Amino acid sequence: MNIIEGQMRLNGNEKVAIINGRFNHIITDRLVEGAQDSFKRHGGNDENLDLILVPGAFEIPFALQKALESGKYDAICCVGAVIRGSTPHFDYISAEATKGIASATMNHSIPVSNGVLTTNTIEQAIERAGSKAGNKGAEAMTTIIEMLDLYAQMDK
Ligand code: INI
Repeated sequence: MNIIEGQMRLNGNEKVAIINGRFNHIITDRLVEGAQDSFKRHGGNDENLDLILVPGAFEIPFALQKALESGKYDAICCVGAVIRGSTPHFDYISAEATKGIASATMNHSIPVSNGVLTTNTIEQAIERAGSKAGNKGAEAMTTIIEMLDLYAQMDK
């Protein structure tokens, strides 16, 4: 059986964007740091890494669509933090961000990852932004790194 599986390796030429929703920036700045760190540790060239900032998670799919259409990137990593409050706003924003990222991605053939936190509490968000539960921004970057290598193998 031929197993086709992506490896965690970059050659330094990949042009990658991080799209970050600034809302809850205390959290999302940490996700960006994690994503950038993962990119560099896996062989990425920092000069080929763009950071695109949008107001909040709701705007991520729109910037993603634009970035995909630009054809400038080999892969895109989305990060943000939607934290539940006392109104249903959380449900709308988190659902739109998740659906929007998936549907924008479907029409293009480059790797895109969803590192948007959707948590019930600020504590859960802190845990996932570089403390007890790791860094979901780093994980989201690692995902596109693996998918980039997988796509390269599948194109051969
Ligand atoms: N945006 C977030 O990224 N996280 C949140 O927790 C959040 N809450 O809770 O309101 C949030 N709201 C802003 C939203 O993403 C849009 O920027 C805003 O609705 C304007 O379109």
